[in-house]
Amino acid sequence: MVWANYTFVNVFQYQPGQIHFCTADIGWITGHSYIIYGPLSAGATTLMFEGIPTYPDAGRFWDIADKFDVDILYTAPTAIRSLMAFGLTHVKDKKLDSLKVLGTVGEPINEEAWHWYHKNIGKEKCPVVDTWWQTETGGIMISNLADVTPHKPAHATVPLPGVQPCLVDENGKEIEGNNVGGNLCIKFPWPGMLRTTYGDHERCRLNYFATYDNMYFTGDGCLRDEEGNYRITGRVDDVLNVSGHRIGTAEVENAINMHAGVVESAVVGFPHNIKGQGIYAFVIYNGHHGDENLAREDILLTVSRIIGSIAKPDKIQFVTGLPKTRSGKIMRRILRKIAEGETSDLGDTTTLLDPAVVDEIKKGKL
Ligand code: 7RM
Repeated sequence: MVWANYTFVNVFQYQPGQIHFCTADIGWITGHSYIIYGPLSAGATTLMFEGIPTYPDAGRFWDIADKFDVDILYTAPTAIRSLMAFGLTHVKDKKLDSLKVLGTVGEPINEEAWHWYHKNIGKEKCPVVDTWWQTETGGIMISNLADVTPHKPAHATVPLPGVQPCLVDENGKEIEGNNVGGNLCIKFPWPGMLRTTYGDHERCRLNYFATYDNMYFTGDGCLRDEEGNYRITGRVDDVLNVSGHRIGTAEVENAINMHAGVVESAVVGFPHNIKGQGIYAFVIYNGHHGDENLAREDILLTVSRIIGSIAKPDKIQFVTGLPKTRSGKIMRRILRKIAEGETSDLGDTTTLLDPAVVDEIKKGKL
């Protein structure tokens, strides 16, 4: 509660009387912490929306912002990207003049989505706070502070006062200096930190405190730029080994996403006789950008150019949606199973938002 309050007030620079609208599902930790605990403990007016961002049309968030004179809007890159795909039709007629601060959370935001949000929603006058944190951290850990420290597209930027992040290599050796990348750890306790996992204390110790000595391991990969800004690149367990080359699924996805017609993509590995692991890409593609077969060729070229031909997907399946949780996190476990051809038992699918998507993907499996 202390950490939720401190981070809410400081990151968003909340001023008494402001209206805070966090679009998160209440079942996601972001819903708990930044619809309820943070804002209410600070005496803020919090706005909770139960519904979907595309009903009755893709302007719903912006209508709510106008109707209730929202000052702070906090949403996820997945929502921004999906609304962005509808074009500006549902943005053009909105005022959006009450907005002072925009926020994102939940996954790395790509630069294109960042600029779209900053320009069309924030009218280039609202700082965008890119807030990196986890359920386990109890609140925001790395973020710029609205109008206090500068934002930088696709970067969570700097740790909050009191937070000591560091990057380590596979052996747990700290990587110092700037312009470097590694595994993101936190090397000193903070007020919001997890103290156990429910019913399984040992699991907590093993998962978070045993990978590297004397540090909390986040499970995320991260870059630190020339000015010391942190850029989270994604989960490090999402790493493939293709013919002995370690390739991050996030890297491949970023390269695929460079294609103008690609709305979103998810990459997983599958067993491959020769390479050990092959690369399977699920791609949401906007048909207005031409034929899918041409797009497939273009995507392969783009990946070769950006990463190298070793990272070219063996299979590209075009899909209309990806299996996601309500908070927009792609359920890679499901995609991995499908790519492996294990479609009968997909494991626990209770947090899956739209099961129809999975049926479609199964049918189209390559
Ligand atoms: C708040 C939340 C945690 C994981 C985390 C990251 C990813 C969250 C950002 C981000 C890049 C961000 N809790 N993540 N925020 N990646 N930039 N600003 O999402 O427990 O549900 O997920 O989400 O991988 O480890 S969570």
